[in-house]
Parts: sequence; C-alpha cells; structure tokens
Amino acid sequence: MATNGFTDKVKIKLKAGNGGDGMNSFKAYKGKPACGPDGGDGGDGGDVVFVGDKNMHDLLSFRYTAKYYAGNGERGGSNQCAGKRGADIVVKVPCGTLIRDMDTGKVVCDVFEDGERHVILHGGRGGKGNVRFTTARRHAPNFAQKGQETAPHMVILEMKVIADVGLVGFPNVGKSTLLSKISAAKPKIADYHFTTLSPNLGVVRYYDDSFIAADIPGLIEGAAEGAGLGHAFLRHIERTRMLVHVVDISGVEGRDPLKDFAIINAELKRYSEKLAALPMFVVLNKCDIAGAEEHIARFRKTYQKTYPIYEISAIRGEGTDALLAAVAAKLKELPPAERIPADEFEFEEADRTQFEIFVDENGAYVVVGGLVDMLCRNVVLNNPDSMNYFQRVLKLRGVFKELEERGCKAGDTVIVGEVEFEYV
Ligand SMILES: Nc1nc2c(ncn2[C@@H]2O[C@H](COP(=O)(O)OP(=O)(O)OP(=O)(O)O)[C@@H](O)[C@H]2O)c(=O)[nH]1
Ligand SMILES: [Mg+2]
Repeated sequence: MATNGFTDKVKIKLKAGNGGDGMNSFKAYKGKPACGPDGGDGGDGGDVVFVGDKNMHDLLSFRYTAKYYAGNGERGGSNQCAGKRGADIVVKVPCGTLIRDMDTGKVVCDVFEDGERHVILHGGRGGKGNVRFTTARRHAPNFAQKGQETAPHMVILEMKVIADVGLVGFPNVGKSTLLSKISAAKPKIADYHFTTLSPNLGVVRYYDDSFIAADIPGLIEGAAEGAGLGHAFLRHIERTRMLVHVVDISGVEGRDPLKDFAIINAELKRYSEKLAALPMFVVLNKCDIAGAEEHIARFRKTYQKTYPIYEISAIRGEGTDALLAAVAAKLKELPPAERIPADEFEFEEADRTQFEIFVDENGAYVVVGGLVDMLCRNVVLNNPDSMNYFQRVLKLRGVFKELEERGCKAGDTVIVGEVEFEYV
C-alpha cells in the first residue's frame, strides 16, 4: 500500500546462499602424482537476516530493491582448503515490521525492537570434500559432495507501527494539531479534510514520562468499504495500548459532534473488535470556538459515565496538560505493546531431496547429498523403526531406482552416511 510516497507494505524476494561444492582432489608431489585425497569442504551459504532499525519509518526503500540474496559459499580447494562462507545479507526494517510468507500469509516473525536480529533463511551447507570420505577401507575416494542449493522465497513486509497511543477521529477535527502541540512532530495541518495522508508519529514527554503517539488520517462513515482513505491506516494503531478519540465539539462544520463520535466508534468496531475494545479517552477539541458549550454539555450528559473526557483547544495549547497527565497515568496501568506471535511455519530452505551416487575404489556405491545429510540427522542407527523410515525415504526419493540404473545388484555394498548395507 502506498499513498503519497508512504509505503507500508511491500513484496520482496529472499534467498539464502547456496552451499559451495566440496572439492575432489589429490595431493601431488613432483614425480608422485595422486598421493592421497586433499579436497576441502565447500563453504556454507550466507543467511538472510532481518534487523529492526528505529531510524527507519517506512518501507519505501524496498520499492527500489526487491531482491535480497545472500552470498553463495565458495567451493572447497585442494590441500584441504575449506571454501569461504557466503556473506549474510542483512535487511534493515522499521521496528514493528511483520514478515509474512507470501504463499500462505503466515507470520514468520515480527521484527519488534531496535537491533533485534532474526535469521529468516539459513544458507545451504557446503558439500564435503573428498578427504571426508576417507575411511579405513577407502583410501582414495574419488568423489566429493555438492553444496546444498537453496530456494528463493517471496515474503510480504507489513509495517504495524508500535505506538502507545492512537489518535483517531473525523477529518479536520485537529488530530495533527494536537500531536504538534504535545510532541516535536511537525505534521501538516490545514483547514480541509484529509490533510494527513499517512501516519505521523510523535514522542510525547510529560515530566519523567514519555510515550509515542500516532496520528493517522481521518476516518469517515463507510471507511470499512473504503470511503475516504478507508481503513488502510488503522493497521498502524492496531497495536497501540489506548486510543484518544478527538472530536470537533464546536460543530462549525455543521455536523453533530455526538453523531461523529458514534460513527467513528462503529467504524473502529467494524475494523476490529480488538481495536474497539482498547481503552479510550475522549478529547473535545476546538473548545475556543463560540457555540462549543452547548455541545460540550450534551456530550458530557451522554458519555460522562463511559469515557474520561477532556476539553481542550489544541490550537491554543489549552487543556492539554490535564490530558497528558491522565494518559501517562493510564499507560502505567496498561500492559506494554505486544509482539505479534509468529505462526507455526518453516521455509523449505535447502534442497533436502538431492543426492548423488558414486562408486568407490572397493566397488561400493556411496550415496551423498542433502538427502543423506537430512537422513543422518534424523535416523538412529540400530533402531528398527528408524531404519524402516530410512529405507522408505531412500525408496521414495528414487535412490534405489538410481542405484539399479547405475548397475547396483543384489549383494553389492551401499553406503549412505554412516549406514552400510548389502543391496537386496
Ligand atoms: N479554532 C480551532 N481550530 C483548530 C483547533 N485545532 C485545530 N484547529 C484547526 O482545524 C483545522 C484542522 O486541523 P488538523 O490538525 O489538520 O486536523 P486533522 O484532524 O489532523 O485533519 P485530517 O488530517 O484531515 O484528518 C486546522 O485549520 C487547524 O488550525 C482548535 O483547538 N481550535
Ligand atoms: Mg491530520
């Protein structure tokens, strides 16, 4: 969503680095070629890391760069040289950015605090060099393992500003004027509807207390159906701890302030019950205008028991002190802003189905690759259930079929990771 240059939702593509291939090589001295295996491991691929950055306030930069790829691991070298690890890619986002998987919409994480790091995608593992396949019986393995390949993933970044107090109300009631008086923020203020087109944040200091207030575009009846600027910006006050509902109590625009108040409350409720259930203070603004008294009396008569009500003149800075004192006190009672919990979700990162088959010097068939690494982590030797699973996976992934195509016959030795068995 982008209005007026403000970008709070983007789609980007991420990819962790591929693992580097393992090296297959042999030591060579003058006149004595191929003495022993010396191929090093490939380097692991780099990770995709997200970091919260309090100095970022929108997702604009992501409109220009849509791909974030970590570096690939380097190939292993001879002389047992390990390949270099691929460089991580570090993606900075504003605090309060949700990362969602595009296909499922699931929340991968909520980057909440400044400096908070999340590894979203792990680099592929480097392949093993041929040295690592040396055993008591196999002195000269003439094969090495490929690095794990990683898949790209599309994600959606969605900003949900983290503020303590959300300012809501009709357009032109003085929300931005109020923010400008109570904080150092300098939002645009003008005498027409929809002056504010994207959220403004301000740090409000009141003696030893401070909190963050968010001023969003005005709401009107039918916002749920997209009237005016619609509900798009309510997302930014969804995780505020309380609302300050600003009402133009002067009635200068010819509307009934009580009706305004009821309309906005209904719109909030239509957007989300949770939002509507937040504690709410009411600010009756523009009290300096003649004619306000009559509306103030009516408003108090109707809502006195339901909401704390503050009469102010934002433009003159009158009455704001009492409001701030009450808000600061209320915030002390309220729980802190909440992180949005991640859904149960994991990216399918590296290719765990890939395998290769080599024949070693003893005529044994050696299966290596991402599939084998995965199996070796999950299989317990000497456990019949585990071994059944192991056999099933090999069959399912086509390992047996490929073995036969490579000429493997009953009685031949097959080696998968630590497991050695006779082919039947
Ligand atoms: N007389 C008087 N005018 C005010 C007061 N507060 C704001 N205004 C005027 O009301 C108009 C609208 O003020 P804004 O602060 O831009 O109102 P807003 O609620 O942010 O409006 P949108 O961004 O369009 O939703 C401006 O002309 C302000 O000068 C007040 O206390 N008294
Ligand atoms: Mg405004």
